[in-house]
Amino acid sequence: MAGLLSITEPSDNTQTPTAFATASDIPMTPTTYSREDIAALFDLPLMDLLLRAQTVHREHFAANEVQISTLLSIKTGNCPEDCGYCSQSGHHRDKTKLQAEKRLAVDKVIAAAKRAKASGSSRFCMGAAWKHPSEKDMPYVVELIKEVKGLGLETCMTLGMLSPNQAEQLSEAGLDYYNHNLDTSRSYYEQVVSTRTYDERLDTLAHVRQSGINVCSGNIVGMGESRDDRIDWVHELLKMPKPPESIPVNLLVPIAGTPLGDKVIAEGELSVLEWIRTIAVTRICCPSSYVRLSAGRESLSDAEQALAFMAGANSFFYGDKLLTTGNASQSGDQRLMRTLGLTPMYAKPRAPKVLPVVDAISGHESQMVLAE
Ligand code: SAM
Ligand code: DTB
Ligand code: SF4
Repeated sequence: MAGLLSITEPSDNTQTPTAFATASDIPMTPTTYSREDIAALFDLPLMDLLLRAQTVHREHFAANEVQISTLLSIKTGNCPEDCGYCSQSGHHRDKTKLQAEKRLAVDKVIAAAKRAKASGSSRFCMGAAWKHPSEKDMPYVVELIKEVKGLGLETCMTLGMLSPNQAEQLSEAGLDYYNHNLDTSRSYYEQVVSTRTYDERLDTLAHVRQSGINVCSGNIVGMGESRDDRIDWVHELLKMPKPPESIPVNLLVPIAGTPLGDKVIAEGELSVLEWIRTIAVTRICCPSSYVRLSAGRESLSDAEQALAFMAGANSFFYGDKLLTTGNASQSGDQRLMRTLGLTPMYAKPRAPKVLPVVDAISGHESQMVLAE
């Protein structure tokens, strides 16, 4: 037997019959999944896969509860990286014509966070088109974390690569999640980005993990990668010391003028059902993680999104805009949640590692380091 799950046929992008008559033939709680197991899960009949994913989901999370985040771009465009899907890369700017913007003022970010909270989000995610934050950016992002946490929101940032020291500074300020995606398999990665290596991404994730910040790391489905690449990406998550607490499964938003957007526009998009399969396999293999519907929802029907929640997704981005592209509309999402009977989760921000303390008698200011 190849692993905890036995299969009789190799995995490819077709509906290969497997040894399992139903999903219930597969052990429900293996300690881990081998690459062969992951491939076997992808090969299950769709209804068996969905049933299993929803069953696993309900063993680890309250049914019908979803975590809601709002995204804001705090520094847009002209990024030195060459990610082949991204509107913000300076390498594609002549073709995408994206208008670059400087860092957003702190008061504007706070105003957006207040609006996000008022509309029902529990987490505010701030993204910057940087290779990595510079030392002069650090006080700015630390201030944003403190201000947004002060509103009672969870905070998430995605700022590119981080050194161990930068991750520690963000952790001390109380950052709840850091998003840094592997995006795809190690072998397809070279078709996607050339200016940042796969190992550099894993290093940043290790620094985030080490600092005590929750790890958010996901992928993009539909960039021309094969099912084997999607299997390898899930396998990469399981090779980490601990899977990410949050896993965004983005569906490529094909942006004209980006190399991968143009390729998909010319060659055709992947079936949405394959994205749903990826969500379901991710849910089964990482049962305690939040699996997030990220980019790509704008183009989906209510029924397709309902299947994604059935597949075990329990988190999504709310608000009419993602970073530079449109999102499913806020009014449409409110209606969808009512129709599906989904309820929002409350925020549970983590305490900052370091708290300012003022002695009531002397007025002396010091810092208190909190235990994890
Ligand atoms: N610059 C930072 C970085 O790359 O780490 C943060 C921002 S970046 C836009 C965050 C993630 O958004 C990317 O890693 C990618 O997975 C996703 N993303 C960007 N453009 C996308 C697109 N057109 N379609 C789907 N996902 C996309
Ligand atoms: C993630 O995995 N998806 C979000 C978030 N992390 C930062 C970003 C999606 C970006 C979609 C394209 C855009 O709006 O520019
Ligand atoms: Fe820059 Fe992030 Fe876009 Fe890559 S994905 S080009 S790092 S903003």
